[in-house]
Amino acid sequence: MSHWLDLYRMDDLLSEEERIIQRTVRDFVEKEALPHLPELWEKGEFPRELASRMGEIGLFGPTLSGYGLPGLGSRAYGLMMLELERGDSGLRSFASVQGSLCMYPIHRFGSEEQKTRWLPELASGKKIACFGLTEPDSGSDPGGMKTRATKDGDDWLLQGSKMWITNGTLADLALVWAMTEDGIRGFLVEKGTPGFTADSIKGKMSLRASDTASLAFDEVRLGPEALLPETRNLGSALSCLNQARYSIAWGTLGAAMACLEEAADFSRDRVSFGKSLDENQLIQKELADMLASLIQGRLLVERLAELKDAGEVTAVQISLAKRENSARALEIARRCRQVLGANGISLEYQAGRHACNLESIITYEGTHEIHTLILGKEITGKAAF
Ligand code: TGC
Ligand code: FAD
Repeated sequence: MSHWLDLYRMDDLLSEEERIIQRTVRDFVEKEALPHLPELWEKGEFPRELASRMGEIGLFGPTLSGYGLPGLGSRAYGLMMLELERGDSGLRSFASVQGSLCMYPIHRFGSEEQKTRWLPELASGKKIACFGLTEPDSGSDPGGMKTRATKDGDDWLLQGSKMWITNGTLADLALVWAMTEDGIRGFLVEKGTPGFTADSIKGKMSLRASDTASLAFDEVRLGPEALLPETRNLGSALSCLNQARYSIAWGTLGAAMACLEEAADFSRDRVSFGKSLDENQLIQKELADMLASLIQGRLLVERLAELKDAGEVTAVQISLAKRENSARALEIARRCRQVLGANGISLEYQAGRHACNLESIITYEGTHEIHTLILGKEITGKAAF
């Protein structure tokens, strides 16, 4: 990695354990994932084998404790996400969904039986899970969901559908949020349960190396053990999003770093008008602007990690970091793509792929606008959603 990418020497702050984690994930991405990513992206695939390898390295639910989980700190988790997204947002997304959106709620809201059954297998990547909150007609406003779970004796009957669900067709387990007579609650629905189907969404122009699906539930009968007993209302679902939004705030910096390093290398080697591109002031300004933005993003998440480990982080602080770092990464990726000229639209380079991916990242886990409104509400006390 180029030394100037860490101009503020953030790596000096890392513990020995964090350094090992950083190196391990970076090696995994560079040697085992990156060589295959352009092809996977083009084919629109996320291979299951990658999940098992990511589990072996400990990338799923690493901040959770008990059930064989390591209980690592928030910076270690952030570094994992950053290194994964240097490869591709699809890798980080897979880990965010498995760890933050599925293992976290099972750990926090599940019964002892649910935790013992699912957490070790999800941590190892032997089983894959997905998180179903968004519906065809309600994304930003999940409180408007139409999926219903109604009581039938001791059982539940689940009816409805979910849309844009990461890991949806790969998943052995779907964590599904549904309206009940007691408000919104979470349910664990296993693959193969009669009436439950998952279909891959084709034709994506973004996050292609990721499985995105629609889920349908047609009179799906679930036993009482399917309910996550401690889920209470929409707040339970939204609390999971805080975990995943935190991972995005770190991860997107990785995508931006990959693009910036590539653009700097390219502009050094590319000759135009008899001199290398990076001798031009316009190109140097691009590189300087992007580095300054990247470093600001890193300082933001370093503080966020401290607050999180102290148990003091707020949802609004996480919203700001998700909003800012997704937007800065997208801007950096687009500007790098432009520095590369026509090469920037080729899968032989990374910037175009990252830029396309990052269009999803500013949209999922709360769109840029929704996070703007969350900040607006914090400032004014008025909800303008
Ligand atoms: P509102 O009345 O404001 O809140 C309902 C209850 O929830 C509480 N709450 C939160 N709790 C924890 N964390 C948060 N971030 C919370 N935000 C709100 C709130 O205090 C309240 O609790 P209570 O006890 O008073 O009932 O709800 P609202 O319906 O007005 O909506 C607020 C809004 C718009 C901010 C919320 O709906 C929202 O965040 N919308 C965006 C939806 C979203 O982000 N969906 C993401 C789906 S998952 C995904 O995209 C995965 S992508 C894959 C990957 O991560 O890689
Ligand atoms: P809408 O809510 O319809 O919004 C459309 C536009 O209107 C946006 O620009 C939005 O910002 C704007 N808007 C909406 N309301 C307001 C308002 N009040 N004021 C101003 N502007 C507003 N969901 C899951 O549950 N699980 C997943 O695993 C998952 N994975 C995803 C993977 C990918 C690749 C993508 C693209 C999405 C994924 N999502 C997932 C869904 C994602 O969370 C939603 O797309 C997102 O919350 C936005 O919802 P929407 O697409 O319905 O847009």
